[in-house]
Amino acid sequence: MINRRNALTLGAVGGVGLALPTESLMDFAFGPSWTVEPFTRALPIPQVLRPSATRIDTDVYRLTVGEGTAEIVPGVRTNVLTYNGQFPGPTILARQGRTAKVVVTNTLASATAVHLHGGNVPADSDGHPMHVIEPGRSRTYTYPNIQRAGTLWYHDHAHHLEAEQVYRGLSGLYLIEDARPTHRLPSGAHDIPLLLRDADISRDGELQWAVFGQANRSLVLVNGAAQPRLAVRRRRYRLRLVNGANERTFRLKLSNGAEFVQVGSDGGLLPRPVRRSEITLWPAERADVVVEFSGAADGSQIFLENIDGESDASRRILRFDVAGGPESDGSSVPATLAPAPIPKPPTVTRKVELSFDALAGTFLINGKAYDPERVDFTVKRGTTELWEITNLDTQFEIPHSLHLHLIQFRVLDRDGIPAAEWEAYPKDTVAVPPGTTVRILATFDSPYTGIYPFHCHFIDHSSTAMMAQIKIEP
Ligand SMILES: [Cu+2]
Repeated sequence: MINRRNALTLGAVGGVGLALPTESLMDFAFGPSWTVEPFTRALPIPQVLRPSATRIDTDVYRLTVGEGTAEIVPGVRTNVLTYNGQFPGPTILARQGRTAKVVVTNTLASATAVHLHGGNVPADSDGHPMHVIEPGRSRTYTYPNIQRAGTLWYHDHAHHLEAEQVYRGLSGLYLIEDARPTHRLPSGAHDIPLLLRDADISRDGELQWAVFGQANRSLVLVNGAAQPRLAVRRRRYRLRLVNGANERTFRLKLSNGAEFVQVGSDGGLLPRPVRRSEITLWPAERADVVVEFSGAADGSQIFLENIDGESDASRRILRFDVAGGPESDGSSVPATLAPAPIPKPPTVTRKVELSFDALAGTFLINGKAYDPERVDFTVKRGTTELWEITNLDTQFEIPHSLHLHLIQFRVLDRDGIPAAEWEAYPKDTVAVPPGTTVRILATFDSPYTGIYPFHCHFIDHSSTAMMAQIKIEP
């Protein structure tokens, strides 16, 4: 097992093989991934990005996309892609009603585009796969923040590059705060983002990339670190769970059997809190939860467990160390949170079929590979549409999901079974397991028109071809 001290020794002697203990040599020969000394490292919290300028109604932020290194495994520097040198990128803390202008400069040798996932933004700020920032160039994205407060994230969306570039590090959180909070959910230091993802790291500390390489991405990272720990007091915390993995689905529970009180979904607060003992998050999905540690004993350790993890490094993904006695806690979880809009009857019904062409090795939507020149559906702004989304991949049991840019939709049912309260609204990404049909109700209530993509959010699928686009007309 490699720990920090071993790794430092390696650096001192300058040779990789010399100071490796025997079991690591075995792993070096037979296993592709690191064995991490678990829970030796404090959970990193991504820095909140300070505006470079603040005007009456606008904050200006600067992001530089570039190469960098990150300490994913304790004591080891791994080459990654970064925003502002950080892995994951810094958190942008936006406020409802204030515009955020984000000036992005690309210092990579490849193109990039930034998509604000979950954002109600103009088409030219959506990070469309063809609206890329070429190497050496900059682009300004305008995010008006005219939507409910919630947990969004930004990530690379450059055509054919996004799967690898997101995997190598190009993602970060974008939190929208209420202009006037109507609740007293835990906040500040008690509001903790947990950006989850996985990675395959070689013995020499390098990220290993292969499209559809999910099977080898055996190390789960929380905010960019493998198996970190977080010291908590005996009180309530809000945890913002974000699945930033390319392909991995997380099934989460707390090791002490405590419940999560889910207060938010993809696009913000739920109508009312829902108690859940287990939470499943598909790629790009989010769940805001409140966890109560006041009943835990001082000195106890509680694990955030990923039930489906295939190894310790992907199963026990974060440890909460309870210490410091009970803390007076002014937070509360109200009985009602944010009402969902009243659903409107749809005027258009569409079918969306997700499939895999085994001969071509390509993922398709309605039998077609993505063509950025093609408009798949023309939508009239303001209308409500019913989409029936079917995953046809029963032969290989390939999971897919569907993400719509621009709006939050309502999940009606899955194979006729009504969506659970926590999955109904507000959603921008929905799980579509093999052989199932999911029906969603989408009201195109954004003020913006133009071309927006929709796609599977298994990014390795979408970056190959599993993407299509709508044109919203006035
Ligand atoms: Cu897919």
